[in-house]
Amino acid sequence: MAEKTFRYRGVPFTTDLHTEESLSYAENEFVVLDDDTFNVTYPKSGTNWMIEILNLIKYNGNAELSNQLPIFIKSPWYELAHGKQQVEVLTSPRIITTHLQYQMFSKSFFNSKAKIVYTMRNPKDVCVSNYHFAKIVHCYKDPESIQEHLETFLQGNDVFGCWFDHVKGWMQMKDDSRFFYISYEELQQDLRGSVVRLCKFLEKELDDEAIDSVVKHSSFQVMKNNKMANWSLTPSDFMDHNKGSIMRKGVSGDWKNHFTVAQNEYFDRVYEEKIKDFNIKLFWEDK
Ligand code: PPS
Repeated sequence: MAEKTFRYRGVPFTTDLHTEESLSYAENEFVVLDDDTFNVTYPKSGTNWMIEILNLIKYNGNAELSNQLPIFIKSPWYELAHGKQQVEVLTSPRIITTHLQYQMFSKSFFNSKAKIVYTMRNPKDVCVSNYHFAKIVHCYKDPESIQEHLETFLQGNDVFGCWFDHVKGWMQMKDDSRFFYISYEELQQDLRGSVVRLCKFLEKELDDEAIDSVVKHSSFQVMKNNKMANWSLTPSDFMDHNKGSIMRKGVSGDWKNHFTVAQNEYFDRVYEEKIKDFNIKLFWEDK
């Protein structure tokens, strides 16, 4: 949870990163262009991974061109307090990132031909990843325990709100031809196949060599060692680089190393209750 929060349309945000005005601007005034692609995620679901993949695809697998700017600048979070200025200097076709819930997304999107890539991740791993992230980012409260963090997460009190609302909200678009959804776990299981599917959705024709390059340069190890991708260029007043990295483990199932049996059972109970009216099978279910 953030140190200083406020609610916008009922959803928690942090005053260190967002303002009423920036959120209202994103929702009501931002002008979406037809060739924009939105990279949409709940935090810790593979946002940076997808930024890297989408930019590499944009530049036909050319890592040098894709890495001209740090990852947090080349596809900025447009809802941030300084998001407007960051997006204004992007060259088209723009790749814009957001963690916003569906109901507060830009109204102008719906009159455009822009596209959305929505990436989801097993919420247990999302919760664990965010637990570690909160320890290195100054504007987040350092959670005392997994238990405390788990409660915050399941009650929907984390920044950007309830994971269940996020997924259910965005998945209303699942049959829209401008919407592509994928999971972190699918990216891990078959990165090349996922890149090929993404290229098709984005109507980008990349040859085999270019696809191989996208796969190579978006791998965890390459991104972790790439200063343009690993967030080491963020100022230390935002993130304590001595305490850890956003490129932490990059695996699925790390929740098993964090949750007790009782915590896992509790999570499952809440999950089943919240997801029971949702008739879409999610990738990690029954695995
Ligand atoms: S944020 O702050 O919401 O933008 O974070 P986000 O990028 O969504 O999530 C961070 C987690 O994604 C992992 N990651 C990757 N995993 C596999 N391969 C690649 N290339 C990759 N890039 C980022 C990162 O390690 C964080 O997960 P955890 O579980 O904490 O390691």
